[in-house]
Amino acid sequence: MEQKILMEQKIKDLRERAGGAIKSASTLKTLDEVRVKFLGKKGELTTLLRGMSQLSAEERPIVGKLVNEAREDIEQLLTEKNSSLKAAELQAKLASEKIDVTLPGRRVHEGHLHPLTLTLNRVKEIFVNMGYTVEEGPEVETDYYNFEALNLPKDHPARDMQDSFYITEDILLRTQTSPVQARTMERYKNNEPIRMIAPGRVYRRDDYDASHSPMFTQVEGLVIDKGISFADLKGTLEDFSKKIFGEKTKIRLRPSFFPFTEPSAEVDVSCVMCHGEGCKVCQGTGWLEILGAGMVHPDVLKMSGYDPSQVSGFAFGMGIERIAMLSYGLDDMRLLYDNDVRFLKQF
Ligand code: 2NL
Repeated sequence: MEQKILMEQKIKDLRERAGGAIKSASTLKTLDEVRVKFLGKKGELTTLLRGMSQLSAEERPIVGKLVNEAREDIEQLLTEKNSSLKAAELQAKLASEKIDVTLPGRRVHEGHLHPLTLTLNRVKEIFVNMGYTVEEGPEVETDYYNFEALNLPKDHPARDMQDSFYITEDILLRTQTSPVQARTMERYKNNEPIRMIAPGRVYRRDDYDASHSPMFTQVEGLVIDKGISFADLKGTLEDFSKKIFGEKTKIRLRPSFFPFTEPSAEVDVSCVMCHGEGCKVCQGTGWLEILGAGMVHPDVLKMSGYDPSQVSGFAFGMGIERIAMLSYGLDDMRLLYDNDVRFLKQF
């Protein structure tokens, strides 16, 4: 009898402690620890059941019933707590992953053409509108097309290893786009008229500073036909200059020398900043040099299969970086290569 009362006390006590522990469990992990502590194989309830052996046969089912009720109660509490913890966990997850659909969207930044490309496209457009074709050729060239075919003899300083990027003794990165003209003349032949420009990258050993780069973009032009004169050259370049820098632009030709043209000239345009008054950009002269040009040397025509007694031609060459810098008022060529978005997004 004593034993029965003691057991009933213990069951009551176990139920209360289990109930308290379940109530205060704040995570699913601690709740499971509570379940193991009270209902597990080595748990408190199992230990209690062992004590039943000391009870009389009449007492045993009564106490047994109490034990089962305690187990069912605790299981019920565990289940309830389990679902309330799970619901709280879900609630917390939902709250932390909440998306505010009313926030303004993130703008996708759209790219645009590079200022150098814009300038090159404009130059191409102007010449294409005058009936020129756009020709291309390799950037890795042979010594023959880059120099020989353009009347630059073997001892010419431009061919110096110091000034060009050589792949082998006979192959180099082109220093100008003129080899494209030579290749085009070979393709046309029979004194067929040519009106072409050759845009592209060229390479020269040079320092990299505000006004020099070992790689730059050139556009060269070539016109060959019966009776092409220096007046055609001047008129063409004047027309081009007005179209690229504005109708008020004037041009000025100064005598010069190139191995592939004779006579040759350097071409200036009236300053795009001060229109000839004299300023920092034109160093007070009112003029800016933008082009080299001349009448194609008879030997150059001959070498590529044209007859200088039948046809004549003019040619010119310009650096597109310089045209872009003057068009946009840039004082440092490196801006065109740095790819600094703060600079690029202004165009
Ligand atoms: C410059 C000067 C020039 C040429 C390029 C040329 C090409 C052939 C025949 C004759 Cl196939 N001439 N090109 C002529 C004069 C000047 O470029 O200062 N370029 C940046």
